[in-house]
Amino acid sequence: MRAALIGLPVSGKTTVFEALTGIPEAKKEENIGTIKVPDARIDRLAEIYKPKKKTYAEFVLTDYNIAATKDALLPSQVKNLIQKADLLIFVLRNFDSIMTAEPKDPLTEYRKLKDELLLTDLIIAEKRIEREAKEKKNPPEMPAIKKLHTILEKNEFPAPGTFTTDELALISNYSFLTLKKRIALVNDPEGGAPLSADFTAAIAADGVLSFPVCATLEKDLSQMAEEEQLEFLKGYGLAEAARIRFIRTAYETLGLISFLTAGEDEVRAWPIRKGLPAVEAAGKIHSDIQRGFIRAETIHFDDFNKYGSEAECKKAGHYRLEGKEYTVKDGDIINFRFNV
Ligand SMILES: Nc1nc2c(ncn2[C@@H]2O[C@H](COP(=O)(O)OP(=O)(O)OP(=O)(O)O)[C@@H](O)[C@H]2O)c(=O)[nH]1
Ligand SMILES: [Mg+2]
Repeated sequence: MRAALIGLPVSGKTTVFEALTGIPEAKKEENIGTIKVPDARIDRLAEIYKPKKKTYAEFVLTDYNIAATKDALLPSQVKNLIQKADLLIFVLRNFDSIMTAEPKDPLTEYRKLKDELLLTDLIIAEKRIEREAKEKKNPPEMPAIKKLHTILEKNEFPAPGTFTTDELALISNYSFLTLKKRIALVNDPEGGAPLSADFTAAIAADGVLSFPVCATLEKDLSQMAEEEQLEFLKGYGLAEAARIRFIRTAYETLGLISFLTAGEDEVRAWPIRKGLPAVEAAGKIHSDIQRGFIRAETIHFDDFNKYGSEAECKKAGHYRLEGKEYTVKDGDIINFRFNV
């Protein structure tokens, strides 16, 4: 899974990239990094199992330092690159900057980005509809394209659930930008800054979550040792850095959950799409495990944490043998039994 940062010039995209990935100096035209999803459950299991390796769930983040042109906020090069993303992170400047004469205005920035995404897709849909009017071939994707066109014309993002899985598959090769998941990162000055009621209303109406983060502060924090970070946060009366909560929220917005595996070699979180059956989750580890799937020995982390061991969970009736169709839950600790 992949998330892409988009935003106006000097909104802080690259600083956000550095803060979230921990890469100290990212200044290339195209930055690609991985985000590790912090997970206290992995830390707890590692304390118990003392594994050789501990692995967090990850997703990919991209950032493009390609200047906007006069007539395109997102130059076509950027649009091509973000086609591969599953989630678009709107970085909105909510701090005063000496690098631009423009005052901070996150609502206008949001609207500009929204307009550009809508317009890009509207043109693609329109051209396709025009071509069909001449050719009259009636391809199977036409109803979905017309449906999208109608929504975009109303200056709206298509709401989640507007398209069936089949429709999405039919139009997937158009890489429509408005069909991607969205989240807004409001880039605050240190100490924060209020947001207007108009901003909050507009973004909520679009079903977009907004999340305040101070990118420069988070970047500094990400470069400190863990203890130093905690000390620093305590000084502000905080238990956790904003970027940690943001990363978790982005992970959820991507539609991902984690199942866990635990042993002496490795304790690991595996990212899967929410709703995945056990047999397909097994395939994330290895195709052999999927093919030879017998049972998923499952204990939920919360039970494991409460009872302290597999044996105690068994006694308390919290050890389950699940079949192929079982819907894996976030935090399930699974040992797959398989036969190849
Ligand atoms: N005060 C303050 N300054 C910030 C914050 N985030 C970024 N900046 C500063 O704003 C400037 C631009 O940040 P970048 O991260 O390079 O912004 P960008 O969106 O990647 O810029 P371009 O790629 O050039 O469009 C830098 O000098 C940052 O230090 C913030 O949260 N608060
Ligand atoms: Mg940049």
